[in-house]
This record gives sequence, structure tokens and C-alpha cells, in this order.
Amino acid sequence: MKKLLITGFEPFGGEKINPSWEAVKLLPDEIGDFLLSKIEVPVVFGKTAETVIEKASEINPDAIICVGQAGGRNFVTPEMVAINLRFASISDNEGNQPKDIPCIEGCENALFSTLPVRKMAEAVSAEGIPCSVSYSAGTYVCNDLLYHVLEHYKNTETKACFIHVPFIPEQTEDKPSLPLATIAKALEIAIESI
Ligand code: PCA
Repeated sequence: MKKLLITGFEPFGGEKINPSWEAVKLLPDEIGDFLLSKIEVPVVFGKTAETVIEKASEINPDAIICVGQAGGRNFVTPEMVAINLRFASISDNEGNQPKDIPCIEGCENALFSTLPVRKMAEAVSAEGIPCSVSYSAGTYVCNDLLYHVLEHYKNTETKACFIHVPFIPEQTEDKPSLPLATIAKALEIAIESI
């Protein structure tokens, strides 16, 4: 079987849960051709990427999918691109708040995801779950993680992408949300479609 490392985040920004990790936890250990390794990662610039790359170095996965919360979005959104920019409008979980500095000094301005995000989004929406490709993963820890992973595995056989997921109903009264089971199903369909 092929190996997939899939990550979700700890809560941040005053939230009690993060639907990304809650959904990853619900996934079966095998999906399609993939055997899954799941880890929860911190919301800390730099440390997040180190945690993921360290785990990936141990298991040598064929694919890495990082999942994060995008509160306010109403779709599951596979990310097409990561940009080489950190700008935090709120502190991360260790108090860092970078403003307009590169994720990695001297590296390219942007890197494209190397997993087929278009195909993944089409497969998920074909099953009736709101899902579309996003062209901005933001400038916070999620974008930073995707940028580092894509840079680290550039020109290798390890392919990667990021999937942002909405709030779940338990987190919000007035913002868009999707049930946790629907988010987990979307991830499962996306993985099956690779
Ligand atoms: N979402 C944040 C970081 C952690 C998470 O779940 C982001 O979109 O950058």
C-alpha cells in the first residue's frame, strides 16, 4: 500500500476545537490505496512545519495532506498554491505575530501543490459536498506549513497539498459551517480520488 501522512491542527484563536484535527481523527486507517498516518500539529510558525517534516522523514510517505480550519469559508477548499509570505493578524499559539516576512528567505515567491487538487475538488463536489479549489491559503500558519512542505519535497516523489475546512456548527451561530461528518467524508473522497 501507499503511505499518506495526514495532519490536522490544534485549536487556535480562542476556539476550543479545531475541525481539521477532529475530521482527520474520524478517518479510517485505510482509504483507497493509502495507509494513513495521522498527527495533530501545533499552530506555531516554524514549529508546525518542523513537526510535519520530522514525522514525514520517519515514515517516508508517498503523499502528505495537511488540513486546517478556515473559519468563515462555506466550502471545503483544497489549496492550489502557497506563497512565501508570513503575515499574522493574530498571534500564533506561542505569541509570534510576523508581519510581512518570508516563510523561507531567498526561496521562490510561490509554490504550487503537487497533489491533483482540481481532481480532488471535483470528486468531492460530485458527491454533493460544497468544495472548490482555493487560490489563497492565506498568510498565516497554514500557508506557512504548505510552503515549507512543498519546498522540502520539491522535485521528489512525495506529493503534497493542503485542504482548508469550514467551521463546524458547534463553533458558530452566524458563520458558515459544515457538519464534522461531512468534512470527514470530503477528506475521504478527496483521498480516494488521488
Ligand atoms: N488554520 C490556520 C492555522 C491553523 C488552522 O487550522 C490557518 O488557516 O492558517
